[in-house]
Amino acid sequence: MGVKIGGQIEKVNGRELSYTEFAERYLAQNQPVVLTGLMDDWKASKEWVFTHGQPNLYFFSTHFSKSKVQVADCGTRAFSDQKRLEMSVLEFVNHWLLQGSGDNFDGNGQSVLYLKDWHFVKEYPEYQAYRTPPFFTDDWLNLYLDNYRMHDDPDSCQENNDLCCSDYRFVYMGAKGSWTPLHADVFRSYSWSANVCGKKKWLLLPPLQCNLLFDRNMKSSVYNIFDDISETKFPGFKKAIWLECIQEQNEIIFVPSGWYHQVHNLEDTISINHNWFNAYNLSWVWDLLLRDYKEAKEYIEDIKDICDDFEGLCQRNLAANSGMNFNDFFIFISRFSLANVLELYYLRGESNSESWHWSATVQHFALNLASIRKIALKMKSEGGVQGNLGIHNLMESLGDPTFLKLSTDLGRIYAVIHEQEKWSCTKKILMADIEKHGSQVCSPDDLVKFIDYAVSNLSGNCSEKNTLLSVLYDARPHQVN
Ligand SMILES: O=C(O)CCC(=O)C(=O)O
Repeated sequence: MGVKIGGQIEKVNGRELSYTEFAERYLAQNQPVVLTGLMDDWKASKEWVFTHGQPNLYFFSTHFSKSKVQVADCGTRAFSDQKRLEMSVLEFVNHWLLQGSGDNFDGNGQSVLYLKDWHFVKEYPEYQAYRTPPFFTDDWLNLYLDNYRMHDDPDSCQENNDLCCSDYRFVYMGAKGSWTPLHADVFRSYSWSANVCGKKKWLLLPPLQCNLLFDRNMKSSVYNIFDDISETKFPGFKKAIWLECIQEQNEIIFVPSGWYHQVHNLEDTISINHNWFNAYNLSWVWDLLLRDYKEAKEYIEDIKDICDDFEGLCQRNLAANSGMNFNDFFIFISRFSLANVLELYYLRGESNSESWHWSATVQHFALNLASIRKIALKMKSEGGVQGNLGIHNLMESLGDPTFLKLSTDLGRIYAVIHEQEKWSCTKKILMADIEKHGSQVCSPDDLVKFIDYAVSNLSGNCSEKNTLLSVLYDARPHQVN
């Protein structure tokens, strides 16, 4: 059975696009795009590929042979994903060279293997295979995981199931015929995926149509859209109208939040792939976490009366299944709030000028705070989080090298995106302000109060047309489905 294709994904020359244009057209609108012209100087594009475009597998077996990687067996389903195996890169390459290419199965009836989710940057930080294009660098997820763990409970963070730790920067490698089943991305993050060599076919479905992919109980979704899908089981599926994309070598696809997609390698392919989120799609992350929480709660509802700490159990299960719980998410947004506030204090410096808040960087920090503030209010109203979650001590953070690194890295990213000069670095004014306000942030309510307090202090010497305040209170950051 075929699927209905409604159109192709737009391709744009990335060298002719500004960051602001990208943010307005694609991040804020949650629309996919393919960007060209951004990979020419990547080491991966030179060292991982032969001149005729085939992957240089010998390079991998000589340089990275011992790495242990996750490999999907594309012919075998395991629940909603493909069966996974663990092997060394050398074993994977040898299998690839022996197997040749095919459609799920090679000529000998062996399943095609697909190396996925290889944390290459984490494993080889010195190698510098590529440079993330500035369009994708406003990445709170990987920035955070470079400095902190998302969740710290040893019970739900097993070494081999490291949902919450590590990073979301991956290398994928697979022969022609390897593929990825239908899914939406972890945390409902954005992703970008760059073809170092080869060709992929993408089928994407906008979030507003995603209910069509589910069974009557909205529990399970279609696994392979090219299977003969039962109309009785998935009554909406035939109505779905897909966007298609044939992604060539040296092209990067941007996959927005909540878009279901299925991917097929039409040739032997190596790709680099990140998941990330920031102010534009943070609400997607919260919405999914809330949905997962409700599901986790419903699942154990019948033991509620015999459970000493039912809420604690729900949150533990949430972290185990989703990679974070409410407390983790709250500490995450609270740390980012402080980092954004600190960067704003740095930017203002000791200046009494009224114009400092007009810069693109200041606007960006203000937009971040507006988005976090909105989510904190949602946590309270939708998630029922009235009381304390975790304790975030602001003063302690300001003295903590890990936090200061997070904050400096954030500032550096926006300096590159907006080509901003360096600013004066002193945190003493912020520390004095926090002394007056109180240092502990323990609930979404506290967080909103802290953001309001900091922004009002920062705005003290601004005129009525205060862009900081208007970004914080007027803008409706970007919930486009
Ligand atoms: O390239 C692939 O096979 C899958 C990539 C993917 O699904 C993703 O980036 O979310």
